[in-house]
Amino acid sequence: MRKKLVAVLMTACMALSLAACGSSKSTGGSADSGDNKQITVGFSQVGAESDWRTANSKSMKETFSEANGYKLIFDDAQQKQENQISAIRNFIQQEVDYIVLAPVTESGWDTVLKEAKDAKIPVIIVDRMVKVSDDSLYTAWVGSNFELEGKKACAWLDAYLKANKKDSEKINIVDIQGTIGASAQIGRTNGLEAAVKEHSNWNLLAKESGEFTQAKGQEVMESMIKQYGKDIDVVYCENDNEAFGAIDALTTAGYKVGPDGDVIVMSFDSTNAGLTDVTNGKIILDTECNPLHGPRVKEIIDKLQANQTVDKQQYVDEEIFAADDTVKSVTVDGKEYAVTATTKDVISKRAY
Ligand code: GZL
Repeated sequence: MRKKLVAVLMTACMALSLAACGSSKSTGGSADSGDNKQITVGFSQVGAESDWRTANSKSMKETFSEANGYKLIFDDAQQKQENQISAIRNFIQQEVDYIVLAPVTESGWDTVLKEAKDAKIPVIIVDRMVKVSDDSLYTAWVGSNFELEGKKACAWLDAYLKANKKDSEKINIVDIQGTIGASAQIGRTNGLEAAVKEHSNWNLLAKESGEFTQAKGQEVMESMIKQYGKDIDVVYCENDNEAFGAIDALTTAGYKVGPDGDVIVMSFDSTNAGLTDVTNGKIILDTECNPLHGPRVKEIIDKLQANQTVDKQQYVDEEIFAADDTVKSVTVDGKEYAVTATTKDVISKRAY
């Protein structure tokens, strides 16, 4: 009897200890503790309009990978705001952990960002900025200072003309703008227009949107050539892809493009392809706009996950790349910025 009682008790203890093991698993051992919970990020991307955008998307996809503990829902809006708005609503439906928005233009976001706020989903704005009535509609923004980019480019043009003893000649400029209403377009156009006001011999002949694409940049350049012919001295392209299109149009029309030619082309983004054109002088100045925002957005999300405060706005430091070292640095708003004379070696050291 005694032996039987001991056997029953031992069986009961074993059963209890097994149950306890099972319950420790079910009460959330490391697997369910939440530490390893995959974070779902809904990213509404502008489109695939430029080399810059391609590099930006690559940076986001490489950062928010499954291997890094994320599920990235990537939506390409094909440069249409209505597509971005429906993507954000989709992310809300899917109850993502974070919404990241690269807004095609600055206005028109209040309603959908209010829906995200009501759903208690933090929104991070990346690259271009949004103009909203209540800045609590987004948690943080990281991107470039586009007006500073424009000012740096024009400060270089001023120094370049002085170095070439052309600072008292009449300088006719055309501006192939980016997507109208995009922060990058607004800032770069403002930078140019402010500089034109400061230089009585600079004349802004025309400005028209090239929509940040090579095809539209070429089309706009062709129409400006028809209208102004050889009067054009400087083509101010608000991104590299527009510059590629403008250079094709100018070359086809018989212009010599470059420092010793009929016209000089300035650009923004400093993509590998853009900097390659800087080494051969086709683009005389390329002002950097850095697209590698993946790690910057991740840093914001990591801080939010750890309940740390994040900066509302974070600007990215950026360089200036020229075809030669005629101008070694420029000063804008009291701050000096070095100019990098661009070589193949410089390009080989860059990440995009
Ligand atoms: C700038 C970015 C712009 C790039 C273009 O941050 O928004 O959009 O300058 C891109 O190349 O299309």
